[in-house]
Amino acid sequence: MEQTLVILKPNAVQRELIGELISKFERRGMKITAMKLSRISLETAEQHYREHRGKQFYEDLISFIRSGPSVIMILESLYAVDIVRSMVGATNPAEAVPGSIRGDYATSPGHNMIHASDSVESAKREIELFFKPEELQEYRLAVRPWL
Ligand code: IDP
Ligand code: MG
Repeated sequence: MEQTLVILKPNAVQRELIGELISKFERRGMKITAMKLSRISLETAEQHYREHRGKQFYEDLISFIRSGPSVIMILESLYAVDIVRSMVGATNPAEAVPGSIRGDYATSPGHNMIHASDSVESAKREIELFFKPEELQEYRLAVRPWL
């Protein structure tokens, strides 16, 4: 089973869409392995977005992701990384297809609502950045055999 890291960014929380967005992942058959509401620290934000350091949008990205609490979670399923990325949609909402989260809820790249790990390696790194091992829950979803 694969794990991926998802962040409902501060505008998703402010727009009161936490429940609606989590529902999409539950309906798809993803298991929530860990979840918290947290204002991301400067150090963690810089680590998380380190590949973007120096880009013209970097400062805005760091300040936006710290502008309020985010919901941070680990989702688990077969092919979790690819499934969640396709549910999230293209980085630029103008290119995100309707039906995807960014395609349904966002208009600007800077306020594109949600983060999802882009590979199994990134997921591992991001999970370790945001969660201590004891914050992950091991349990079985009763519906699992039917997914
Ligand atoms: P991703 O979130 O789809 O993986 P990345 O390229 O990793 O996209 O960029 C990280 C975040 O930086 C994006 O989600 C978006 O919020 C922001 N970003 C990326 N490109 C731009 C841009 O051209 N203008 C403004 N913000 C951007
Ligand atoms: Mg990315």
